[in-house]
Order: sequence, then C-alpha cells, then structure tokens
Amino acid sequence: MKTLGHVMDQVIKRNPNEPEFHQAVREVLESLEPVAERKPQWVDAGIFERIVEPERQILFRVPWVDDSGKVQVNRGFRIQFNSAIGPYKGGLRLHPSVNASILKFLGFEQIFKNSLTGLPIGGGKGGSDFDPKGKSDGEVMRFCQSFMTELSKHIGADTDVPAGDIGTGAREIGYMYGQYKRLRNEFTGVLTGKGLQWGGSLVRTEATGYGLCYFMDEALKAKGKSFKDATVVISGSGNVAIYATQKVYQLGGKVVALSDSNGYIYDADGIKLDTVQRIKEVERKRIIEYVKYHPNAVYTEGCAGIWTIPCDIALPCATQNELDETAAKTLIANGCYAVGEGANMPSTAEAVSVFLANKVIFGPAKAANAGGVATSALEMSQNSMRYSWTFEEVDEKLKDIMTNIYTAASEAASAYGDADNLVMGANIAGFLKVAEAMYAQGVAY
Ligand code: NDP
Ligand code: 2IT
Repeated sequence: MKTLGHVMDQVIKRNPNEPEFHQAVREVLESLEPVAERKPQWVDAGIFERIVEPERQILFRVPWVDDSGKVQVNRGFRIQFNSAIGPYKGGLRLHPSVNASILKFLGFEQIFKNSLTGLPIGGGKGGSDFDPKGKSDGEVMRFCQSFMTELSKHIGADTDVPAGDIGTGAREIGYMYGQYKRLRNEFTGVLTGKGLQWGGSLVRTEATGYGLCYFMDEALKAKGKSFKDATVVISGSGNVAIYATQKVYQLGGKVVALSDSNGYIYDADGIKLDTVQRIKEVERKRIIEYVKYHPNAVYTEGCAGIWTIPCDIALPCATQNELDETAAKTLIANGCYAVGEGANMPSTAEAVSVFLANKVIFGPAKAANAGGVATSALEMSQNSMRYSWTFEEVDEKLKDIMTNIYTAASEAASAYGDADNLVMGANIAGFLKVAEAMYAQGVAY
C-alpha cells in the first residue's frame, strides 16, 4: 500500500493481537488506495487515520445469576465506530468467541455496509462472550437484563440502535427491550428486530437472507445466470441461512446442504426447510436431528467439509473465516461459479483472492448481507412515524435497496478500473459517502 500503508501500520501497532480487525481494515485500505490518490484533501484531513479508530469503545461487566443461584460474570462490549452519517447502528453478538478484535472488525465493516444501504445510519457493533447455548430461558433473560442495565446508559433511538446478530434473535431482543423500557420509561425504537406486536417491522426476520439472494440475483443476471435450477450450498442454519434457503427455493434453485458448528447435512433431494425451522427455531436443537426425519440425507461431523459438496452457488452464512483458500479452490474445481457472503467476512483474504482471480461472481458481505441492517433502518423509520408498512411494501423497498447496492458497487468498481471486482466497488462506494460527511463536519481542535 503506497499512500495508506502507514495507516495500516498504526492500526496493527495500536491494536495488537486483533487479527480479525487487521484483516477487515487491510482489505478496505487496499481498496481505497486509488481513492486516496484522487482525493489528496481527504488524506490531508486525516480521514483515513480517523475512520479506522472507533469513536468510542464501551467495555463493561455483566453479572447475572444462573439457575443454581451461582453468580456468573460475562464481559459486555459496544463499539460505537462511526456516526458521520447517522446514529450508530449494528447488531449484538452473543457467542463465547466474542472479543474486541471480532467486534471491531464487525463495527468497522458496518460503517461501509450501512452507508451502502443509502439510509442514514452510522456504524457500530456490540455483544458479549455469553453463550446462550444450553442456557434456560430464565438464564438468558437474566443475562439480557443485566447486559441492558449497563448498555442502556449508552444507547438511544437517535444515538445508537443495536439489533440481533449471532446468538441474538427475537427472544433476546425482547428481554433487552423490556429492560430498557423498565429503566428509561420510554417506548422508543432503541432496538430493531423487535416483535411485530411491539414495534417490529415485517420482513426484518427474513431480510438478511432475502437481501442476500436479491443481491446475488442481480450479480448473476449481469453475467447471464440465475438461481433457476442452480444447486446451492449454504453454511449455517441460523437466521441468515434459513431465510436465504427460503428465497433460493422461491427463485427456483435447490439448496442441498446446511450446517451448524458441529457438522453439516447433505440432502441431494433438496433440504426440507420446514424440518430445519422446527429443529432450529422451535426446538433449538442441532442440525444432526435432520437425518432422523429424512433418512436419505447424510450428516457429516465437522463444518468445514461442507465446501467439498459440488454446487453452482455457495452462500456462506455462518461466521467469519469459515471458508479458506483450500475450500475456495475445491468449490471452483467442483464447478461453483458464484459465491455470496451472507455472514460477515466468511471468506479468508486468500479465499477472496482465489475467487477474484478465477472470475467467480463474488458478492462481498458488506454489500450482499446489507439487507438485514437496511430493513432495521426501515424499522426505525416506521417507529419514528408510529406506523407500519405491509410485508409487500417492506419487501419491495428491500429489493430496491439491494439492487441499488449492486449498482453502486458495480459502478464504483468500473469507475476505479476493475469492473468485476465488487469487493473493491463495495468498499469504495460505501466509503465515499462517509468520507464526504466526515470531511464536511470538520475536526474538533
Ligand atoms: P444465528 O445465531 O441465527 O446463526 C448462526 C449460525 O452460524 C448457526 O448455525 C451457528 O451454528 C453457525 N455458527 C456460528 N458461529 C460459528 C462458528 N464459530 N463456527 C461454525 N458455525 C458457526 O446468527 P445469524 O444467522 O444471524 O448470523 C450468521 C452470520 O450472518 C454472522 O456472520 C452474522 O454476523 C451475519 N449477519 C447477520 C445478520 C442478521 O440480520 N442476523 C445481518 C448481516 C450479517 P451453532 O448453532 O452451532 O453455533
Ligand atoms: O451484521 C449486521 O449487519 C447485522 N447483524 C444486522 C445489524 C442491524 O442493525 O440490523
């Protein structure tokens, strides 16, 4: 990196032992090199140095009492990364692996993703190393209440609006919202992903998976392809994976595999989504259960092997760095021609290089999975209006937004000389609006 190398060096020095954060920043700075060359005034204004440093990082203790009466302590985080174009917006991840590096990479990517939606939302992310798996409803509720007791001091409908992510679904959002309301005596749109009876938006549950397919549909169309009759492999079996599966079927494709962190299922006849939804959304059990109901399907232990299944289109929808260079090469060798990232940063940097070098139609996470947060922003709009749109109205807006994101990323890629590189295109298109805003708003002396 010619112009921005020193920014990367400073990030590494200032944030040691944070590999995921370094990975996310490096990819963006590499894409922004040609922008820095064309915009010396942004270099002079320190835009690049500023954008890699979170505006605020909140770290707190989350004590709660388990069912046996024992006190447990988790760590809570909220990274308020950038508010140049709107209130901080981004999910809350509840997973034992959560640490500063993971939340900073997610918060950083959220800045550009949220900008790409075209809606007025800044970037943030939060969560805790709490593991909801195997916990009772009561334990999850007490954790969420304690988490919100502290978080409530730092968020607000016009300040910072958290939502779901891994481990945080409708149940957790409900408990957190209840606690916020109890503490603040306010019924406001401070969280998104709320229940439909109390301020939630239709389509928010489906939005990330649907949006991913709408985005990929555009990218495929540009190359004369579509989901029709395509064989699709999807990793994960959570919110994003389930609704991506549903939309792939609606678009005429067939999903043959899904996974969780223990292993994957392969059903050559096509995954029966109602079975998966019952296992995952209702019973909260493991994906291995699927083969009990569909004995023709095969379960394999270990989640990485899912990429050895031949497919036309792969949609990684589980977690970061779940698809490495070897997996990328295997997918291509087996005929895969398109990859859409439903998860955040699911492909390693090496895997992305392999996809781009082999002209795979590649939808990077920031662009391809922006439908979730975009619909969250639509939930915020509806909350402000004290109004709600129909399913069709929200779905139509989501479709438009995803089409616009594809167009913006594709046009930026062309404008900067690498037409099919949507990674570069999405990074640049997302960055430009935030940089303009930061430049216009000046630096405090
Ligand atoms: P869920 O908690 O609903 O599902 C997560 C899925 O991914 C589960 O199947 C889980 O398996 C699997 N998974 C999680 N961690 C790992 C791991 N370390 N290794 C292997 N598998 C893992 O989360 P979501 O579906 O909401 O999120 C999935 C991805 O999509 C994340 O990267 C998230 O950041 C991203 N995303 C989510 C959005 C949303 O609106 N929800 C919006 C945009 C992006 P197991 O049950 O075994 O843990
Ligand atoms: O990664 C993401 O974009 C999300 N988890 C959704 C965030 C949101 O505010 O809806």
